[in-house]
Amino acid sequence: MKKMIMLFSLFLSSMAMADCQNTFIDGQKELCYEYQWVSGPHLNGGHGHHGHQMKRPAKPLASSVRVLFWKKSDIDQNPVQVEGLRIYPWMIMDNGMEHGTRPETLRFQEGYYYVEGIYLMKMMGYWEMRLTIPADYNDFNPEFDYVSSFRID
Ligand SMILES: [Cu+2]
Repeated sequence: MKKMIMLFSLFLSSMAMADCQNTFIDGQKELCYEYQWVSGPHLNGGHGHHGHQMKRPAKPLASSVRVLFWKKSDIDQNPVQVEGLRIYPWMIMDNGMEHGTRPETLRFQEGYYYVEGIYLMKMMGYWEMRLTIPADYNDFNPEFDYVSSFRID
């Protein structure tokens, strides 16, 4: 019986591990997170060119994504609030240059972080969302000071 229980808890913890596709280290705490696009991702915010001339450029569409954090050890995946969190879009261009976009907003509601007002331009390269807890907002370098990221496809 004891063996059964052990096997079962091993099974449960491996299931929890399998669910932890994205990790975020918050100090000593190891968190998992998952994300879901609420709107988009729209790759036209800023340069909405249509195929034909004459047409007015499309109004830039903001994308938004929601992110849920939980403690890695927590099988129930209870939402965790992350003090000082920042989640921002970042572009890595094919020519080696990198840059951001307009400032996004972040709010916490009913366990989820909502990142809103994400404007993604369609360019040669790819966008990713980066997650971090900036130690010092005045001395923050978005190119290097992030601890986790996920690619926008
Ligand atoms: Cu670019």
